[in-house]
Amino acid sequence: MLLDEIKQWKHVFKLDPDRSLSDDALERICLSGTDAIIVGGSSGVTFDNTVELLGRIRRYALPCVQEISAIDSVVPGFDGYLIPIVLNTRNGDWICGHQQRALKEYGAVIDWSAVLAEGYVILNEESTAARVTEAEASLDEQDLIAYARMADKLFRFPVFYVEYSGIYGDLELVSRAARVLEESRLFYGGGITNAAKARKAAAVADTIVVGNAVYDNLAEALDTVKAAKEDDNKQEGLTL
Ligand code: 1GP
Repeated sequence: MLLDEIKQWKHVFKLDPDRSLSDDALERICLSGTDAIIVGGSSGVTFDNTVELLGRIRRYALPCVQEISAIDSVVPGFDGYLIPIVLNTRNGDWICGHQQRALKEYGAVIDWSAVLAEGYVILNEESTAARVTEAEASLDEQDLIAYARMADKLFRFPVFYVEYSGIYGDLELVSRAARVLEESRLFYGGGITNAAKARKAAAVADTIVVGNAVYDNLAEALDTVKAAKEDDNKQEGLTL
């Protein structure tokens, strides 16, 4: 079950099929100790570039899931599929329009144990994700808390994903929303570029997602793995 799997994730890398990565870089990412790889992106994702990246990641043993942003880029063979439902969009297509069209095509053959919905809130209005999904990104604390409750209590989404894609978010704000979650796992992504930022984000979120840093400064991106897992290591009595 993908749900059991994601409960173990403290740190994941998100790789964009539309961006290039050397074999050496990919090897270091896959052997870094991260819990999983998410494959996805907000633009330029195609069936072909997704298949190619999946094939390269499959040389390594870690779990690899696809975060689906376009129906024609869905590739069979991932360990699981994450389906974003953008809660703060102005365009209902990103809540259930694209998803309904996908189910018309594939609904009868989907292995539901490998599929999870993510209640997404996009908070960086400059990001491609916000532009593409027409997200209403300027939210205050009460707005975000209401979305957290909507994900957790109303829709009972397994994942509440706070997405700052490209910038490091207001972790104080995120932590206030985190406090109201009881069942949904909190994923945080955005601007985690080094160990210090990873440590802070990991103190607030169940799972931190590191994307851009992989392409901008791989060495520092790799340091985020250990930083995110420091608490786990402490509990197990390990010294870092
Ligand atoms: C993007 O949440 C991820 O979907 C990670 O964000 O690329 O800013 O690390 P960054």
